[in-house]
Amino acid sequence: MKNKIFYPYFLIICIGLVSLTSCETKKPAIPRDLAKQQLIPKPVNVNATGSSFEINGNTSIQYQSDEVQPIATYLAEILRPATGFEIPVKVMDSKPSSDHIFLTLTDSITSNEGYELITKENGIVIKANKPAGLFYGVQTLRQLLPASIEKGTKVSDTLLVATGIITDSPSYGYRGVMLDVSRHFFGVDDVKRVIDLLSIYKMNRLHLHLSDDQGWRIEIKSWPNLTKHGGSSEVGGGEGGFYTQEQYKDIVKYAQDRFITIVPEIDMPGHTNAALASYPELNCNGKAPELYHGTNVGFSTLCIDKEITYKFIDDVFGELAAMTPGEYIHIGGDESHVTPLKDFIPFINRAQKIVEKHGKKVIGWDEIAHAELLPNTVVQYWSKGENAIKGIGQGAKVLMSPATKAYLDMQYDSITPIGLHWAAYIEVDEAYNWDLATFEEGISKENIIGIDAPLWTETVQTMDDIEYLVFPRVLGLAEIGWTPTSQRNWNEYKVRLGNHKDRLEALDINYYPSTRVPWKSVSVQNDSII
Ligand code: NAG
Repeated sequence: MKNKIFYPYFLIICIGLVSLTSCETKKPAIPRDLAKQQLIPKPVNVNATGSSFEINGNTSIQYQSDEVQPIATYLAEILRPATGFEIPVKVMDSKPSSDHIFLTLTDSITSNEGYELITKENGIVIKANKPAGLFYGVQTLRQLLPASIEKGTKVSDTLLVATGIITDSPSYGYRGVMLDVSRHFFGVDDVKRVIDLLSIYKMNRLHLHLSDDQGWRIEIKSWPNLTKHGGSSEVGGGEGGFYTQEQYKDIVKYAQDRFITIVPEIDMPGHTNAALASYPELNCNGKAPELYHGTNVGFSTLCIDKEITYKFIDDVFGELAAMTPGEYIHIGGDESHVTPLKDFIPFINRAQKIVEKHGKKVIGWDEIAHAELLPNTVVQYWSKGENAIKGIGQGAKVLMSPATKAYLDMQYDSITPIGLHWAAYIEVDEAYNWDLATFEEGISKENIIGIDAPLWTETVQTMDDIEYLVFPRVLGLAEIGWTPTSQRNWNEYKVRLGNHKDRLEALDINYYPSTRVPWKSVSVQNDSII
């Protein structure tokens, strides 16, 4: 308060002395220094220099190549409502001047998703090798600003950024969440909100579980009844829904703009009741089962012996591959309890080849390791370490989703109103306190592509429900994928997470207020005015 009162006089004296430059180095207020910022995931290297840069009415965002322009605009759209300033976005001036934020691509940063964020009193530079790195630098800058910027309304006349250098890059390349849109359907706007929230924490994959016993959620033009009939149900008997191909492409693009790749899953040969109900010829007995609204698993299977089954999956993967720019298609493969192993193995062998024919690599749940894996196939460890290890034995990489740690549909404790607990109760500390590379003997860092945290939705009906189970656990899971293990520690993390309260609230997230987290309101701007 004291400083605020004296600040105008201080300025007048400076102007009087006609030595503005030297006065400029004495900023009136300094936000908490960089090292103490509440960044999640924690950056690899933070070097604070103890002063601040002020975003003001002159500040523009400048970029040097066209591919960076959308990232500059993304940042401007965060800063404009928070400051009320114009914050123009423009090509970099030939003579750099003060007060601006520069986004530049450079070979001096080598990691694909890494970045350097350099804040001095007279400006900010974010450098990266690829646009993705710049986007993550922007997300870090966003978290250096007060939480109230997330409200989309004016925060104050000055926005201060603590000075220093942050050098950062992720430990793992695959950092994702899976959303089950089959058990309960979620529309395009809900999926976009999930994408927006994940991008803040530098997650880069959204795996969409698009088909299951309870509903088929993606339009396939050559098999229209999949959505016409198979899309019209969900757990509990609701009306379900599906994405048209246009809507799916819109989701893919929206995600791409936030450096998130959509990984679509069509689960097979089990978890296929909705498909069988839509096309009885896919069933060995040729009869269409009723649509299913319950929550059992493992009772359905495509008919492995019929040639039409392979025509079906060829058409489905063909259409899906054509509208999916990402490198992976997920073929499910879990809990095919009514498919004997002697049938399951040739089916998975053939399904992999069909996916690769359409130019994509395969991911499948860990049971697929019983089959002969193609060299690029990824095994998603959810239940059995021995399956993942079997996959590694065949040269496959592993995506880590152990249900006891990474399943977002598990309840926090016995009184959590939604969620399941067949694998474990997973409190916020338990979701954080483990490591991908040491979780299972026989699976080490070089075998692992990253982490995927599944949210199955048998008990999840609304966006509020999604948020309650996903937040705050996903922040810890994001950090597991990003921050080196040697720099992670629950006792330190829980304070950072607790100080994240204002941001979660400003983002209007219905998070679970775990009693294991020291939640605290902090105002970055006012906390440490000198
Ligand atoms: C598993 C099933 C899934 C179900 C989930 C609930 C996998 C790979 N399969 O039984 O269909 O929704 O648990 O936690 O997780």
